[in-house]
Formats: sequence, C-alpha cells, structure tokens
Amino acid sequence: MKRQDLHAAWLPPAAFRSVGSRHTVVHGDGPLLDTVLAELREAAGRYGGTVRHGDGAEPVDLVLALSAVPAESGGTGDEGFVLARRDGVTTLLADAPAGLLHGLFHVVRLGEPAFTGERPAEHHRPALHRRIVDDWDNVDVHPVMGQVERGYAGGSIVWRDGALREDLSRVAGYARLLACCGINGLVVNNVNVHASEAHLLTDRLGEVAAVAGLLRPYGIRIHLSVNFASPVQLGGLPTADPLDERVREWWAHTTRGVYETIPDFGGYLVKADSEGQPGPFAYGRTHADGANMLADALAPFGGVVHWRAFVYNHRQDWRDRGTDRARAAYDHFVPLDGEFRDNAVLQVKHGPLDFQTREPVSPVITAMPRTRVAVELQATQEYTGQQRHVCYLAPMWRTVLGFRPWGEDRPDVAQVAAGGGLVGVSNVGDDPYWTGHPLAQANLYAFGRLAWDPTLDPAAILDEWIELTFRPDDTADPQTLRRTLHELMDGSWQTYEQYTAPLGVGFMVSPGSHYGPSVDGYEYSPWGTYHFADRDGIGVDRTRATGTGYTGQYPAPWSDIYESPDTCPDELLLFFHHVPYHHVLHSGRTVIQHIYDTHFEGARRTERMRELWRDLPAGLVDPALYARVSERLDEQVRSAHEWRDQINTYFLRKSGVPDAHGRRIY
Ligand code: GCV
Repeated sequence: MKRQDLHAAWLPPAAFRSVGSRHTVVHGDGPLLDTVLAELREAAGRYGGTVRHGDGAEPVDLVLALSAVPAESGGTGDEGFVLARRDGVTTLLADAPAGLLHGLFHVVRLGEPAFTGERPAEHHRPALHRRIVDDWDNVDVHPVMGQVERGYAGGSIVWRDGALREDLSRVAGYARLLACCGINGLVVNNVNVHASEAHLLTDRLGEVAAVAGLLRPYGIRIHLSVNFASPVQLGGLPTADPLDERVREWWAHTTRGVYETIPDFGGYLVKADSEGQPGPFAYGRTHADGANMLADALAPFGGVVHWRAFVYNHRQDWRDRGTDRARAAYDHFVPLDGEFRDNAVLQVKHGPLDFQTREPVSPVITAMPRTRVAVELQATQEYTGQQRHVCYLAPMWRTVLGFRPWGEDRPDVAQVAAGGGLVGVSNVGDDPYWTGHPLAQANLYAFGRLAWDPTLDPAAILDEWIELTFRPDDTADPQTLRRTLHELMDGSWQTYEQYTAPLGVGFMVSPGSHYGPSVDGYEYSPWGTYHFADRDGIGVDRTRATGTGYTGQYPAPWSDIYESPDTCPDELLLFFHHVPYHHVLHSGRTVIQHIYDTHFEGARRTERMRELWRDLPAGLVDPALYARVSERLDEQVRSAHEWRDQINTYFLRKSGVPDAHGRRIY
C-alpha cells in the first residue's frame, strides 16, 4: 500500500503547504536528517518551494541547522530545538538530529504564523524523556481477544494470523504520525505475551528488527513485551528464578543477541504475576528481584526495563470485604521503593483500578520517591466507549497529569512521571481511519502532545488536531467546522461519564467485552470491582475509619480530603465512600437525584451531538468519513439511552426513590 492510500490523519499533504512553499536550507547530516530532507522535498515538490542541503548563495525563508546551541541558553538536549524568526528568515536549530525532526513538525503545526512577523527565540524541549506507545497486538489471533487485545480498530498493523505482515506500509505511516506528535518509543506486542509473541525475543527477532527499521527514520525506538518465564519456555531451563545464575545468564545472553540485531533497541516491558502472567512470586522472589535481573541484562546496552505495577488478586471472593483491589499495587510495590535499579522503570496505571472513566490518581505514583515511575494511560477506549462513542480523553489525562498529590506548590503527577515517562496504550488498527471512530484519532494525537508538554490545554490540542486533520480554512465554512468539532468533542468525556457508572464507582460494564451497561455484571465476580449497592445506598468504603484503609495510601492533604464524605470531591464520592441515596452532594443534589439527572442529561447530550453532526453543511468533510462518524453517533445515542435506562431503572428499583422531576424510568 502506498502512503497516499493510507488515511492521512493529522498529516495530510496540505498540512505541509506553508513549509512546502518556502525556500529552505538544511545544514547537517545523518539518518534523521535524511527524513527531514525527504519530508521537506516532498512538500516542496507539491507546493513550489525549494530545498537545499548545505551552503549556497540563494536567499532562503527557512533554515534548519544542526549546530551546538550555546550552553548558556541551556542547549536543546537530544530532542529539543530553538525556533526563531528574524529579517524574514525562520530558523530551527538543534543540538541533535531528532530535535530538527521535532522542530520541523512544530513548524508544520504552526503553518503560516511560522513565516510571518518576527519571532524571538523559543526553546522547546520535551518535559518527559520517555514518550512511549504500547501496542497490545498479538502475533497469533487470540481466541478471545483477537488480533489486538482491546483493539477497536480492526486487525494489527504489524501482525496477521501468526505472521509479520508482508506489507508494512502502515507501520511506516504510523511512525510518521507518532513522531509528529512527539512519541519516541513503541512497544510492538501485547503485554500478555502468549507463545508466539514470546518467540519475538529469540528466533523471531528478525521480525522485530524489520519493524524497528521502519520506526528508526522517525526517531522511534522499538521495545518488546517479554514473558517472565522465557528462560523456561524458550531456553529449556527448569526455572525462571531471577536469582538463579543460569537464568540470569540466559537473559544476559539473549539480550546481547537482541542488541546485536537491533543496536538501538529500547528495552523490555513486563507484566508479571498479573492476570495469569508468570512472575517472580512463583520462586518466592520480589518484583524488584525480577525487574533488576532484566535491568542488569539491559544495562550494558543502555536499555531499560518497564515493569508494570498492575498486580492484584483477580481471583478474589466477592464475599471477602477485607480485600480491596485498589490497595494492591501500593501494598505490593511501595515496600520495594529504593530497591529497583536505575534502568528499571515502574509503569503504573494512572488510577488504582483499571482505566475507568473516573478514578483517583494511583497512590503508587506518590509513594516511591526512590524509584523511577512511568504513568500509563489508555488511548484505546476499553472502558470509554470502544471507539464507537466520541470520548476525547485529553481532559481526563490533563486532570491526572496536573494532579498535585502533596497539595498546591508541590510537584504534580507529570513532574513525578518525568523520572520514568508517559506510556499510552495505542488505539490503532488496520481500519482505514486507523482508529475505527475517525474522531478517536485525536486521542492518540493528544497523548503524544501531552507526553511532550503535559501542561498543554486539551482544547488547544484539539485545535491543533482539527487544523491539521480537517484543514478548515480550505473549506467553505471553516468556523462551522471548527465549532462543530469542538462542541462534539471538548466535553465528550464528561458526557460519557454522565451516562455511565456514577460518581467514580466504576465498572457496571458487560463482563468480558467491557462494552455497554451491566450494573451487576462484576458484582459477584472474582475481579474485585464492586459497587455494593443495596436498598439504602451505594459505594465502596475505602476510609481508614471504617473501610479498607485505602485513603491512608495517599499523602496529606489528600489522605484527609478523601477520608471524609464532606470533603471528598463529588465525582469520586462513591469510589471512597458508601453513602445513603439521600446523601447530599456539594452540588446540592442527593446522590440518587444526581444519578437520575446525569443519566438523562448525558443521553440528551448524545442526541445533541448527533444533531450537530447532522447539521454540518455538506462538503466540509470527506463524505465517507462523514458517514462513518454518523453511523458511530447513531450507536452512541442508542448505547447512551440503554445506559440511562438500565442505570436509572436499577437504582429506582433498589432505592424506591422516585425521580424528583417525574421522568420516565422503567
Ligand atoms: C492487556 C485489563 C484489560 C486487559 C489488559 C489488562 C492489562 O484487565 O481488560 O485486557 O490486558 O488490563 O492492562 O494488562
């Protein structure tokens, strides 16, 4: 498949119009500079500009130069750049080639303003060094999870039916899109490492190398999820004990082989002792023992192991009120703080449970000052509408990244994550629009942009994405297009929250698929995700005073703020407290009336979203894309009404409290 046959997403040719119509000179050499030159030349070929590599006499509008940026101005580091414009010339300087690549994409995002007026020197550097996308792609089609675990956009762009795809042009296109929004790492296979994926580490390493070769021109390093039991499964050893010399030697030897084949390999990702994956517990060892063994194997080559903190008992007895899944990661990992090697990164899901629509920030992020912590987000919309619903997630992620666990004037989550990085589970597949729902592309774009700069405003990121993707100024009615997309997307996370599980209680989804309502779907299951609704009230008591003690895992002031229903934020009330239905929220409404009101309101808002899209004048967006979004909005409206009716009916039946406004509940 040719690049022009792929959906261009946020890099359509027209995004390069401003750059492509300029006379540009590039100073510097190297593989990433070749990419920069190729991008510039393609754009110039289309829009009438010129591109020169090295010195010459002709006047230029744009200079990209690899040159040591004076140390007194801070330099640019490995990936940063300085942008300035003086006397009609726009200049990009960078210490390292990746900086010029990111600088070029920055100028593309700016468009014409990059070439107008004067611009004092602006220094751009990523706030987080590691900005990684995790693909949950399976090599073999998994009987339950399919080709991509929690994938809602078709098959894998890398693997098909147990083999590497012959045509990897989508991977090359993916690399380009990821680089444009700032990503520099990709984990190419699922964290659940089944038999075929395990072999990627050894006899199928050539396939990984082939993918790495497509990522490299865009400054993206490849990482691999590995199975902790590989020494047994692949090496024929009787044990995978991390302290056993034979095991350590197997990993050292195998890792050496990986670097011989892929010299810029990023490192390993491990899900251990989690949902059936093997891990160090089987040998009576700690997770620090396990992670450090891999860290030691990777260290000579500069590699890093990302070790996931998603460890909990998934075979819990629902009758057991003493076990609280939310506590698990903290209880397992915080005692190990200070024991992990410097090249071991603890990868923590942003919330204590599992990517719910609303969760508090995981206390693990706050409690391991001597460990490098990476924060994991989920762009694939497992619990947020599965790319059938519009749910723009940047506002949620911004809330997480800007949360200050130790109170005002103290570091926020993004600053803690600077030690380990930001990781996002990808939402792409071989769907023509990459993400199933075309508007879900914005989530991947926003993830990358927030990883580069976690302080960005979600609405501003959406502006960028709209301008790049839809080129409103090239349409007959730019303002209507911009306004419609913002109205559809800006508040869509809040809308989704309104018609699904209320006030932070989570789940209530269909077991297995995690799509659609099932209020008691997980209530008597072993997964540890309960809401405890009865005739009097609902919610999980996680207080120190009377509950599971989870609030005690937070530092002050949040340990106290969460402890009392009087101070706990409304949106998390049922995560932390079991309260009666007539409990009055800070909003002034009772819990039960809040449930009714938000569910009516959320479902109504989806109708409004569909109307907005229907009212979009013809010709502003591509007709096929228009039809795809229309079809998904129909499903979102249907599903939101189902959620509304099931949730409202359930709670009317449980509580016996009628809706104050007398609306129809079944
Ligand atoms: C990759 C949840 C998902 C699983 C996923 C797991 C994880 O449990 O439902 O599909 O497995 O999280 O993050 O490891």
